[in-house]
Amino acid sequence: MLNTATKAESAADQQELTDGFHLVIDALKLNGINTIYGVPGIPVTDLGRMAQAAGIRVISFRHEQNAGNAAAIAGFLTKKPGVCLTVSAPGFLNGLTALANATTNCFPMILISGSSEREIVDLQQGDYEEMDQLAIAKPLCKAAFRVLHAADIGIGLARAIRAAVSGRPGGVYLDLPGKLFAQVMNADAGAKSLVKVIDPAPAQIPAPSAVRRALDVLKNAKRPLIILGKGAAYAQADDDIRALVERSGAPFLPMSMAKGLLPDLHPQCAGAARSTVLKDADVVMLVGARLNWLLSHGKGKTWGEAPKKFIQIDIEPKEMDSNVEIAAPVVGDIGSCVTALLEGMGLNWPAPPADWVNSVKSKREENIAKMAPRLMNNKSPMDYHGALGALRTIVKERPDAILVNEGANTLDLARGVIDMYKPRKRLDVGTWGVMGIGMGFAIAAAIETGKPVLAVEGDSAFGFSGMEVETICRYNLPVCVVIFNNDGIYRGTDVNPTGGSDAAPTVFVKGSRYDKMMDAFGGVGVNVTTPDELKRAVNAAMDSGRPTLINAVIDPASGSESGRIGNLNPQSILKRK
Ligand SMILES: Cc1ncc(C[n+]2csc(CCOP(=O)(O)OP(=O)(O)O)c2C)c(N)n1
Ligand SMILES: [Mg+2]
Repeated sequence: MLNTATKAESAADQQELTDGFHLVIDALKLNGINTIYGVPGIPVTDLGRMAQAAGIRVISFRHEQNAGNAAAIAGFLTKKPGVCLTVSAPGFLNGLTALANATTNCFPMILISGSSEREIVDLQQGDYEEMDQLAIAKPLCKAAFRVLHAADIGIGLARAIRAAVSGRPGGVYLDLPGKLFAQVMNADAGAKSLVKVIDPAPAQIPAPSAVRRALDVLKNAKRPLIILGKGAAYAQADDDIRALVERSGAPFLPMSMAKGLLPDLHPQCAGAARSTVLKDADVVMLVGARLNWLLSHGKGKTWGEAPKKFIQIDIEPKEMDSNVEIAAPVVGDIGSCVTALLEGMGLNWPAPPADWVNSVKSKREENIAKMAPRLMNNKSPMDYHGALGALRTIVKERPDAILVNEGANTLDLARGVIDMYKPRKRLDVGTWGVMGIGMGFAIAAAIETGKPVLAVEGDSAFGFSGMEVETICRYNLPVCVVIFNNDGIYRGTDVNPTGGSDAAPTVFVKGSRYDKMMDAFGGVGVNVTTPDELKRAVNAAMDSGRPTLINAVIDPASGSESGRIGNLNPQSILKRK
């Protein structure tokens, strides 16, 4: 059944043959995977060409990490695994950061990498791009598979799809050695070997007793709080989640990528009263949110003195008690859990005590009022608040646009200032706080949704994926990149303490003009120095849909160390002046 490439050539005109290339493509198509993000090269160049010829959209990047990030966020947005295709060793490694990041963030993706000849790799005889990729990928993703026989391609891809999207989603590695692509087999047998994955992410229904326990805890709360995580956004159970929050009457706090699940201007939103609700709540219901560092592990100063009970809704049983005791674990997929909770609540669920709801509301209004004048300043050079005030208005007027956001101050302040109105419209650095997701996320968001994308990027953050502006221009995507250019990382004001000519480690070339990068590729580049100019330039970009890069000049002194998480920096008590 399995032949070598040489035999394949002599048999090529006997129409009844298929080969590894075609089987991979047919298997992807059979499972509704219509887009591949990747970088070509040996041994996957022809696979990309043939996939394009077969009607798959093949988006070629300048670096695999960006292609991987694109695949990962495509997975988050669609609940289908995003596919990233790379060459062996270095291309694979470049994609691996994105795969690990996808796994950490529970985004379903499949990294498909070509690999070198097994016989040579395993004897370490120095093959072209030699590396035992499967072994390296394994600890960094949810599952890893290798296919050696063309007849197993269908099963291999089916396993990868199922592993990526079932249960808690994550990254999967699929190793395809170069030889596999040229292997031929009978076309009928090949077609029969393909697997269409039925119900790839089966519903996981929570136990009725767990639902009752959770509702008991919630009902007895004096100061309930609901925290929505990106798992809730991923679930695409938007109407039921909204109904759950509204029926409970409890204040809710959206984690960064859950913003917009209910609008940030919803009367129950406690986003602007975060520290108050975390400290004072007595019952906290986590919906697709984990008690990791982003929630201070559910304990310590952030959570105050008041004793708390946690209800946690998550598909992963091991998540329960990961940091603190969970009084009411509800294990199942978010959609099924929320449906069951709604049924259990009935239509006469008692409202939480009015003094709690009102105190959260007044704290929130107080904080919003405090921030308002800062957002209206028209200083030049801009500070973060002035620039973000302009962007906030734009997002309000264009709630369908997708906001991609990374940086330190640029991230933390944008998260607080820019209100979101619809689910899955805010895509950012996620659980790791990783820099480099910007252009990959922006490209996939535009490709997968067809909606305009606004990428708000720190000048450092942008640098990690900046070359992909060529990709944005090449595919003529409706992406507007705004670079908050403060001459560096956190602030552009550090100096070299030795007086030497090297710049300080956090400082970049002063007065850089990132907008000129866009000119090089035929996009629109604009330099702006005031919030009014910024607003005009972004609106023009969003109206035209043309690839645009706006260099927004920010006062180098206006940021703070590490944005809002400066407390995580270790401190030297011996620090010399
Ligand atoms: C992959 C990776 N490398 C390094 C970092 C450390 N880091 C955190 S934020 C940041 C850049 C912050 O500068 P910028 O994007 O310009 O935002 P600003 O605070 O200046 O607005 C860096 C390098 C990281 N989070 N991820
Ligand atoms: Mg910066």
